[in-house]
Amino acid sequence: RLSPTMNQALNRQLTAEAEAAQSYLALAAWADDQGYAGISNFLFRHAHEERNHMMKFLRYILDRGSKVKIDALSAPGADPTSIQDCFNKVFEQEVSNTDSIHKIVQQSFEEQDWATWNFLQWFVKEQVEEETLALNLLDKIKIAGGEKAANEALLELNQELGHMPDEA
Ligand code: OFO
Repeated sequence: RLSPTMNQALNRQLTAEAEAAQSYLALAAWADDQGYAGISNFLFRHAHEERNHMMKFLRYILDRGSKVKIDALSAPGADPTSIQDCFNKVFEQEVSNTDSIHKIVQQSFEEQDWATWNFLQWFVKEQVEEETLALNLLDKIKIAGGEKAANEALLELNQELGHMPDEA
């Protein structure tokens, strides 16, 4: 069984993953409204990924014989002001999520809860991938000219993201 503090930490992370999904949904809806169907598609798929992460935490807590509490979610932040701002928000969100995952890893280490430590390693790896992806997208936008990116370059990115393969 999980310790009560670990149960609480994992449940909080379950909620954080659900909030991440909501926030990707908001960004996806914004991008679609701006006419970037490909970028929007990418963000919708990512919202789905975050929901899968939420389910992984939920499943794990139940599998360890502990209780799950489905909490209220806080609303996503304000709409981005540009595509660059949109990907900045994505990056910041991922960095903050990485931080909370690392805190639970640290906690599992201190509690010598090796099953949880092992479970969390998938997320440690996943966060590296997500941060790298967000950074690469930001680089592409910067190379394309940042806030004043030539429409052509953004349209190209829009196309590319519309076709990117799904992940876990
Ligand atoms: Fe759940 O991986 Fe992003 O935040």
